[in-house]
Amino acid sequence: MKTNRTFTMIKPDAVANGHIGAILDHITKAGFKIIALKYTLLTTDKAGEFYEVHKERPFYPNLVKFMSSGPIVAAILEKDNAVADFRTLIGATDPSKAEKGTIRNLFAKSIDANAVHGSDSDENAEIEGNFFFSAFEKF
Ligand code: RTP
Ligand code: MG
Repeated sequence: MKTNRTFTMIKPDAVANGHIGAILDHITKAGFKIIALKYTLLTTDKAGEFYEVHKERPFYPNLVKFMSSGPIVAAILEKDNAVADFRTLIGATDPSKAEKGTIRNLFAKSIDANAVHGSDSDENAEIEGNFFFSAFEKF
């Protein structure tokens, strides 16, 4: 299945550091259209469910704790080649390895608190978008 949509979250660190506006500006200036948008807080159960694919990984407990530590912004984004282009826009998982000018290079401090999430496949973009948004919340 090939879609032109991806899913993102502005993570608790970037929200707490006041970067919501700057990150959304960066995203829209890169040509992504906002299809759905929500400011919300993940419970530990919800964060655990969202990142269930990483359940067996050593970083999973920390990841779940961090992602439920404060409010996040969730969004569905549209653009040609959305998933791959958005991964390029956000940069490497570890911000010290993220290319200059990427969102993680500009706004993230560590691999744990890395400012944004981006879907890693069209299939996961669809699943993740539906995790947060109903059909009535996508425009
Ligand atoms: P995300 O899902 O949040 O967009 O990040 P990603 O695809 O770049 O990285 P992923 O492998 O999906 O991992 C999810 C989040 O877990 C944390 N992580 N820590 N300590 C580690 O080796 C490690 N590896 C991953 C990161 O915060 C990553 O964003
Ligand atoms: Mg990932």
